[in-house]
Amino acid sequence: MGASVPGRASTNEAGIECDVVVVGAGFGGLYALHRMREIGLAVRGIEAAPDVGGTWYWNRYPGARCDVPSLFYSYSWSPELRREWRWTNRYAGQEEILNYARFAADRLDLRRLIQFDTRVAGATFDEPTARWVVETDRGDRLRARFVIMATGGLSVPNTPDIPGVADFAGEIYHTARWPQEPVDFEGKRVGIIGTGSSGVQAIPMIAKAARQLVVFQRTPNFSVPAHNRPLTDEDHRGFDDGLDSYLSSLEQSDFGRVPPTAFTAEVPPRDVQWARYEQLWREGGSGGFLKAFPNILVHPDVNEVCADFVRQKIRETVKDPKTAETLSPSGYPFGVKRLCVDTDYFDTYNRPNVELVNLREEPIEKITANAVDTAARHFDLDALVFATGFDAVTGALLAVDIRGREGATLKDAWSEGPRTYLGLTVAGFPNLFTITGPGSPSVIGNVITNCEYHVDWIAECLTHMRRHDLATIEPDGEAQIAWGRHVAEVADRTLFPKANSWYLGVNIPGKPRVFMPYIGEGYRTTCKEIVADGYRGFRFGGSTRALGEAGK
Ligand code: NA7
Repeated sequence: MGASVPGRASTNEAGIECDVVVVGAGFGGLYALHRMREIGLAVRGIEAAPDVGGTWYWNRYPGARCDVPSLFYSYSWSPELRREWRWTNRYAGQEEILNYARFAADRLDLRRLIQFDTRVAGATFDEPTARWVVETDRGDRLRARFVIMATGGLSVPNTPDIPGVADFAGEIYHTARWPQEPVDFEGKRVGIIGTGSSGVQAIPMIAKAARQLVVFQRTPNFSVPAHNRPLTDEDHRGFDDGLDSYLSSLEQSDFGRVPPTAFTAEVPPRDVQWARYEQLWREGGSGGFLKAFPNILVHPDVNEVCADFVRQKIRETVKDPKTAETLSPSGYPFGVKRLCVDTDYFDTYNRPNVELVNLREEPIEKITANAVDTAARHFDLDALVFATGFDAVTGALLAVDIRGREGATLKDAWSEGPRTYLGLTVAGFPNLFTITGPGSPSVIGNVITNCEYHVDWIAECLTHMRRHDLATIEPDGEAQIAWGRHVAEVADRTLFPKANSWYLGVNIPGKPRVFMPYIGEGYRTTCKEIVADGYRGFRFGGSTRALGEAGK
């Protein structure tokens, strides 16, 4: 292992030879390319888009913005990148985040390691040589010791199969595949399906541009105001001053959603809670709400007060009582579907050109050439926007035909739901790593720092393997089962499974209902302990010498 020129792959008749293939050039993939090259490995990146950025390349719909504050939604590992990049807003918009990814790729000189406009179609583990054979949609064939899937948790769009959708003759968009060129809605009648984070961000912007906007809502969502604003020098100084403690809090795994105190904390009096929520509503952002009280995502009584509070705010904001009622989430807990963070979302329904359609009362029956027909009404439309989300967490992993030992497919291995050890590795699939995979914190908290942690873990692991001349690593079946059980038990002690969310995969027909993210505290500590304990639960195989690789 280890080519003579770090980071460079070599090509021969059999295809491209390298140590590591990294699939995806979002924040996880870019950092993986950098780290693998840094530890002296020959690495090659494959990216479907023509540019870096991952989900931030594709999700360029109006209003697209990150709901994690920009100062934190950045690489934490590099003081240089931190010094040289200055975020302009409390919450960064899509364009600024994409520019940050481009800046990082250029500053770290990563582009020459990446093959763009190329999709990985399959990856097959060849047992005799202990190598992955990676094939692309352009006919490339790469042979690599390791494959790092950095394909992202929110990258495969979900377009529901509504009868007649193919007949729609007007403009049709998906928020997660928005065109490069600006879309002009002026003077048009626009329909939008979906009121998750993407819909909640896009609706106020489209409403301002369009002649008429019809919002087709199936489930009302909890949303809190962003109160986005330009960052001041003081904000930047404050962040720098607190940086050390922020970085050490990451080390202590401060990104689980449910703290250990959650199960023993008292139920605070209603007025104490209400006052706290008022303050948080004024401050804006989701982080404060989700941590307002240790048991807010665990104890139904605490949670219900917060749900009442948000419903009260909706009633105060939306003038028409029936619309306010339709927008008010009920029947599932607050914060356990991804909490939306908005700018003027509820207020948008006071505009005369915006109409809310409650699909619970009048489901969509069909789409025609120029309209959406519900069970009760007919809506003529010039444009239709799908804000219908993603086949989250597992979608992009299963979109690649991955075959491990004895030709077993990942699709079969996960037919009853994803199974991983630490959300990073899969039994029977040696030397395959899943950045922010199911069973890790993945999409909970700050995805950039979650990605960084996985990449650092892999870099340490591959260094260990090189030092000890080990050819393969894979988890033990038993360790994987125990981890899966632990992930489920942690989730089951909370209110998370009580909502039909994409965290559970229920937004995709036929997808097994399994809670995918790990929401316990101490994930990093656990991973470190496993390493310190001689990679407990993992099996290492063979020697690279036996595979004829000595001296390569
Ligand atoms: P989400 O959060 O999955 O939201 C998708 C929305 O689309 C949601 O309101 C769904 O209603 C709705 N939907 C999905 N299928 C249908 C059909 N068939 N008919 C009507 N409505 C439908 O995706 P987003 O893109 O908004 O956000 C994903 C994440 O990206 C977000 O959480 C952030 O982390 C960033 P439902 O709730 O299923 O009834």
